[in-house]
Amino acid sequence: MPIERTLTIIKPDAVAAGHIGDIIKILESNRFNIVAARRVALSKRQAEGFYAVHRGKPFFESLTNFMSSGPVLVMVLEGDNAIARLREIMGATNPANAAAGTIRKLYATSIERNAIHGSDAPESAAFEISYFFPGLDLL
Ligand code: IDP
Ligand code: MG
Repeated sequence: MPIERTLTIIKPDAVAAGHIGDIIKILESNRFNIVAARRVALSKRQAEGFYAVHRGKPFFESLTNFMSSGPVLVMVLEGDNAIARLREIMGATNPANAAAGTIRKLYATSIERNAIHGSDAPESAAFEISYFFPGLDLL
């Protein structure tokens, strides 16, 4: 399996609920290495830029309000097959559909307030890593 880098965000709901440590524990126990991390209070503009692919969708306004409602922890993770594996341990977007033991099953409270973001493909990982960590190697 290829070593990859992917971007994750511990979202405002999970930061506010005190779950940063719980989520990092799960990431580390799944053999992800944290290669960069920043705690950021996203502006509405920054949230809109990050989620530009969703502009025009019915949930865009509410999502970008939520993502700029409080601090987040943004991290670049590295590991074998990191992009797909992170998506697996995150669980489905809607926690009602998330598998047992996934981060969203454990910590999400709604389809919007779902605790964690993860890049969904190599192209989005490249865009998202550069968005928060310009100049960092993508691998
Ligand atoms: P993902 O985070 O699992 O990749 P996306 O479809 O990329 O899901 O959506 C981005 C984020 O937008 C989700 O994580 C969630 O916070 C929010 N979202 C997605 N679909 C809905 C919806 O139908 N209602 C409200 N919020 C949504
Ligand atoms: Mg997505």
